[in-house]
Amino acid sequence: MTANASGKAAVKAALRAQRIETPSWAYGNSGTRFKVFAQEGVPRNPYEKIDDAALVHQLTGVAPSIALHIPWDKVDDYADLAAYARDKGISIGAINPNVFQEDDYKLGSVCNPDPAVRAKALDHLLECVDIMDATGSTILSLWFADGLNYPGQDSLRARQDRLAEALAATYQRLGDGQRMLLEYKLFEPAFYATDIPDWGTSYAHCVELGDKAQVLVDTGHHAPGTNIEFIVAFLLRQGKLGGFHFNSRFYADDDLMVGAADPFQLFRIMHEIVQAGALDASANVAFMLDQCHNIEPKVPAMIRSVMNVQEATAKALLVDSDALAKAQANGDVLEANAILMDAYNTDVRPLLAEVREEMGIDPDPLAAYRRSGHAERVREERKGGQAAGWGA
Ligand code: AOS
Ligand code: ZN
Ligand code: ZN
Ligand code: ZN
Repeated sequence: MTANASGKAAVKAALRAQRIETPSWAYGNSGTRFKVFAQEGVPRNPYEKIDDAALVHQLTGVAPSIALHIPWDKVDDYADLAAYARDKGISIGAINPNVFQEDDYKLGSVCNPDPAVRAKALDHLLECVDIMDATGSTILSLWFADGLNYPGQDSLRARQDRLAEALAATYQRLGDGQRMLLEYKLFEPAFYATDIPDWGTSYAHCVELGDKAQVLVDTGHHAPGTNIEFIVAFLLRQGKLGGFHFNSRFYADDDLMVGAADPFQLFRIMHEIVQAGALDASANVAFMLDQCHNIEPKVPAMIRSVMNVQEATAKALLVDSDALAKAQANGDVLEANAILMDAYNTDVRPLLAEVREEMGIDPDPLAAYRRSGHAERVREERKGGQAAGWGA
């Protein structure tokens, strides 16, 4: 899809081709540090998470891969897990190493002052590349909880050197067709300084590393009021936008359903994507969800999230790019803004229903889910579902 794609057929083709990855951890029980509310029918192992992700794909037609978190999704045979996913009609997406949940990581993982802890963290990152090889995954998705709670606790500069060293060693291990995406986050769990706090830090490390390293934008990881679409536009221009972790936030890293808190922001982000021609698979931007459904039922919440991304995308595709370019060139502020708002204010639900019918799926994925009997079935079948990883 390019900025100039016009006509309903082109818009529909772009919507049919869209790909949104769902995360394994969103199918498990999750919560806050105050309480994890266990739900009935939650997957008991990675295979059952794949079952749920496959159902989301079956009902939406645009969610053909699942991200894994290691060791939350640890299995004996990763090739077997990938084969199972293939049988279910999906594939293994990004591999997310976990270097934040063990006691050893109290003072950080790859930035830890203790070389032995750094070596352990690096080993895990490399193990995750092995898992990419075994599963056919092309993305190593890196997020580090590393940071400081108190000024003076450690050297900010030395920690950057340690980070660079671990990233370089991991980068060396990547094979052809594999890349690493480096996620940034303003704060949490560290409260004073985070070692990769913003896109600029991530970007600088990625530039130093090379073409296989790109920035991952998690929409919940910025200071309130940050213009995320600007970051997206800038990174796209540099060829350094590797992908997204989509979710919504009202305050911090809330991990609510994407498009729930601020559908207009999601539209503005997708507008930059569409204008840059980056919706097309050839642009290699990974559209991934990173959410935790703490109080809402998980599979329908995931379906709703996928639909929200589709709606924002459809609106972005409906922007009259030629008219917009003309208004911008003329310095017609009001007209340019009106063109954007016209697209945003369009009800695209009928269009998406048509697209789904043409794809041979139910025009109303949530109604189809309710009819499927899945919730009732897994409530009986699965007793004692797995926590996503927190408070387990
Ligand atoms: C953490 O805040 C990041 O968003 C990571 O992507 C994290 O690995 C993911 O949320 C699962 O814990
Ligand atoms: Zn994330
Ligand atoms: Zn996060
Ligand atoms: Zn988040």
